[in-house]
Amino acid sequence: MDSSPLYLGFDFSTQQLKAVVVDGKNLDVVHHSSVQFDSELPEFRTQGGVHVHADGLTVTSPVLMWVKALDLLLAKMEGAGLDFSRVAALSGSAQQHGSVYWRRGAAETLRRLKTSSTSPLHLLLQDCFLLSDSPVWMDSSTSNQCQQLEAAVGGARRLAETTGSRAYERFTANQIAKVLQTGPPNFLLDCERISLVSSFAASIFLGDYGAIDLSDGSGMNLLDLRTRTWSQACLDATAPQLERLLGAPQPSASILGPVCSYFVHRYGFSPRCKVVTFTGDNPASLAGMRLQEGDVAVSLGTSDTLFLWLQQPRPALEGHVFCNPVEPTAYMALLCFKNGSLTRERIRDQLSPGGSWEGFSAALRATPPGNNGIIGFYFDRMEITPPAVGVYRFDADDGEVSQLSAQQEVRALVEGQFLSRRLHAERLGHAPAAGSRVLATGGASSNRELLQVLADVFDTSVYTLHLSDSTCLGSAYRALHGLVAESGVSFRESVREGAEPQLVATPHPAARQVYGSMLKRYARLEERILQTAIQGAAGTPPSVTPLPQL
Ligand code: 5FX
Repeated sequence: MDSSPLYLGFDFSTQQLKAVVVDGKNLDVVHHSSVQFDSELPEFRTQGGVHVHADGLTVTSPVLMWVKALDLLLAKMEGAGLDFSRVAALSGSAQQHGSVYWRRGAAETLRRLKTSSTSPLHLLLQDCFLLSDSPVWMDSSTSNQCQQLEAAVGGARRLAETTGSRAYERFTANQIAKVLQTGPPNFLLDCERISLVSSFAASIFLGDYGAIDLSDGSGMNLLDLRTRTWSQACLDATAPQLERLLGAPQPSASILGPVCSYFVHRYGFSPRCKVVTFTGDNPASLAGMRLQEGDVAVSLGTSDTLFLWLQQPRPALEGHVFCNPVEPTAYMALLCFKNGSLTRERIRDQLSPGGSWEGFSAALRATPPGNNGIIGFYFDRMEITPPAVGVYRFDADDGEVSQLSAQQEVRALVEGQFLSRRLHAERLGHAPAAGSRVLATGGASSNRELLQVLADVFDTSVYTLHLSDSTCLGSAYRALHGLVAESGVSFRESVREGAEPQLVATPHPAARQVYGSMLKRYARLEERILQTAIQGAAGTPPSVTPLPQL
């Protein structure tokens, strides 16, 4: 019988609850399970795990759906024969920014989980929540609260410098302010605790309120990134008594305590199994990819997402800086680009009817790095980074042109996208050093020619990492690290057995000069586009090439 310790990682994501178990001996994944909210818990009537309200802006999820999903998931895992007694530690992650409001007296109910009970969790906890539906990250109904917060702390830049992000509608401070302004009367009197979705989930395993971890706590517009404590100015601007309602944030590798008796009696967990702080899905994914200092992870999906490992925070008006989830003195940054794969597919299809990726690759092979000075911006939909829309093409003299050959257009798109990723990463403090890596993940990361351009533009070797679920895996890794972190073992050391990324592209020596100067031009042209858009909004029509039909 195998008796090596197991490490369990959960992910409470928007559409499903997932779990992964890794074997401590070699970090192999030995089990994974999931529960889909819409189809397996239809009584909650969610679509994609959420309720979109009549205003089209408010988006919430039922708290008891998450609790019931946990009952169901653990039963599935038990049914599959998982030996919970071997789990030495568990941790988890959740969608970021969402908030859970515990009713006065809920702590006592939670503590009852420390005595044996066999009732389902959702029945035991059914009266614990002041709001039956929690605001989640897809909510964008708090523009007024964002303006109020920025005004109260001295502007968007000041807020970003303190908390790592300017005010965002989905960030928890603005959600809490809205609940206070529009929620139940006596809210402050009746609310005992406010959790993030991550710390709410940890609380159930603990049978007590679990602390918010510093990394997920950075997505609230409330945490001072440098002191790693709540910012008094942000607390005061959001709600009275907020410090009491949030509790003190904890480092991401903290052990919160042992798993409570409920799980020991009902599922056979060991009473020695430790609960390590739960974090946000993006920080957990950074852990799952085992990112290191100087690395940047580029996820090439419907939208492109960048994770950066930063030693020093350099927050800006775009993107987000969080405390690093695996290195207590470092930071991470998150950048989202809405125009990713859909735009690449549109330009691919322009090459030939029904277009193929082979044709796309051939176009990259047939055109030189730097595209003879052509630079393109392809914001088919309103971009997040930077906030601009439209398609703009420039020749080597920075003159706007309306058309390119199909092959030039492929290169202009790919180079433009990667120059943008590099420019905005550097603005947040990304500074590659010897040994730095670009880790490419997501659908488009199987295209070698595309990855060669990525290596050339970033002047950094590109590796691919095909993990089926870096978030859940990151949670299991963090559980393992939590057990040894106090004795000074680094995260990297504790998970050195994990899957190694594969080297797929090294930068061409001549590319450094080409893209070094092109990056400066790209920044200037981007600024010009943004200025034109501002003037356009003020009444002067911008000279924008009409958008192609999607
Ligand atoms: C990050 O800021 C986000 O809002 C999303 O990536 C959520 O965490 C998705 F769950």
